[in-house]
Amino acid sequence: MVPDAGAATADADADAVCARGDAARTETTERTNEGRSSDDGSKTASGDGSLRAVLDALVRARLTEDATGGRDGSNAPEHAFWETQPVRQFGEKDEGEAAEGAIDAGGRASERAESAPPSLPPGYEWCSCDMRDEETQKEVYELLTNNYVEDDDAMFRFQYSKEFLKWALCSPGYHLEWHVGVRLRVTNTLVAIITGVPARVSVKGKEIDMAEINFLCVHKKLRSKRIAPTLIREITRRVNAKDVWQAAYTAGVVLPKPIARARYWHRSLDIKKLVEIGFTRLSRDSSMSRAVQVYKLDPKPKCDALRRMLDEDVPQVTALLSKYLSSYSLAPVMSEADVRHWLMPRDGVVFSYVVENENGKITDFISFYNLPSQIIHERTKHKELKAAYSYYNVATSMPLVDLMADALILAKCNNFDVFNTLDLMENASFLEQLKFGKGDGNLHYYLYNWRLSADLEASQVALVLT
Ligand code: MYA
Repeated sequence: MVPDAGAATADADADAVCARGDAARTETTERTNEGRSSDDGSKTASGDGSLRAVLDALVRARLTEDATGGRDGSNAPEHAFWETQPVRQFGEKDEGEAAEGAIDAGGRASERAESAPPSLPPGYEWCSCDMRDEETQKEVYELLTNNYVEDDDAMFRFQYSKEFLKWALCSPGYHLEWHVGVRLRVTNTLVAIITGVPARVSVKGKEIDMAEINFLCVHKKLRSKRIAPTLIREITRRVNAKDVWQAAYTAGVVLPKPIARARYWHRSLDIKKLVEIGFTRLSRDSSMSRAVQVYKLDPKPKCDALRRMLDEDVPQVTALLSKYLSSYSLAPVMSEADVRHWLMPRDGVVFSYVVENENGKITDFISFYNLPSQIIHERTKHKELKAAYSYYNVATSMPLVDLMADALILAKCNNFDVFNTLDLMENASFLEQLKFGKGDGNLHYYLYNWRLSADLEASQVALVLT
């Protein structure tokens, strides 16, 4: 993760501070980091060394036979797996509006839905992860805590809490079978997962029932063995079995083929800590005291009518949000049940506020979620970066920039160190004025089995995946 030398911020002072990129959503460099093996879960995940060696050999043997091919020949395709999937390919000719829609409209996909799970290397087995079960919750949490997304410099790793995972995975209408795990049979240890939740998504005005895919994770000791494609094939089969044929997902890596590319921006709330942990650095001509002044916020929001969202607000928030989201090319379609689940405040997970006018009408809405990152380098006393991520925001009674200025204050009051946002929707309009610095990683948006005639601008995208 290299700081963005050109970090564009509002003024010369803010310019002096370069935000380190997306705290972790940029893809890992896949360092296996043998040095951390005793505390990264590898012992439990892989059994003792000799057992691991045998299993590794089996995995390798099995996967070189994989019909989708590895990369062992010089003519191997660049994306041996993705080139076999119903996704847009690089270099594909643009066929215009007429070709928009499903890429595989039935044929191969329905065969897959009825077939058996793809075979795993000997010694491994499929499971479903029941997030209502505390023991499973803990296993998923630990797998992600030790193995999930890191920044390119291996300084930070996402630290999803158990409550967050339960929220993200047990959404209205979720299917237990879409929380796919792989276990090592001898020890029953969870070593890989991929998850999906059902969602209705509007793509250029057409509403489609999809799966939102997230939390693809393979234990560090099992990387580069083509387990990820096997997980993706299995979740596809399980999703298809529910008669769902499209999916949306995001990733830091470039795969065939993004439909949109967004960028993270970061607003320092505790500049001193951010510098201490190496998330942000001051330029040579700036001082800490100056930077503290630059990022200082008022102690409380400007808008007096701003208050925490309540259950009784759900119908109005649903209406406000639905109207707002309907103008975007890619956006969730949310029922009241969805809004209640995704946007009602949850301690330590999601924060939502409304502005109610004197007639009882809800005119504005703010939300952000709590996704800390572990600090995995050892050059600081701090253990955790407390990051708020902008979720959905709607301003109708005031300019969006004023609403978001209050969102920053609310995040600061809730003890966050940094406020992150993607440049989706109208977000680009407030970034500079509110002293956000540009991150260094892109987040790519993908649709599975759906072709668009042209890529979308980030400003046309209103789908935020946790
Ligand atoms: S994004 C978050 C991804 N997770 C992480 O970054 C956590 C840390 N990293 C890891 O755990 C591993 O490195 C992962 C790859 C698991 C990422 N999305 O097994 P391999 C392709 C899709 O040897 P590993 C999120 O969760 C890669 O291009 N594909 O590699 C959204 C190559 O294929 P090809 C990816 O490093 C997930 C193949 O995998 C990704 O051991 C959306 C190599 O496999 C990635 N992020 O494991 C998933 N990274 O040769 C797609 C690498 O063709 C969902 N690869 O280039 C699709 C929709 C499915 C449902 C459809 C329903 C209709």
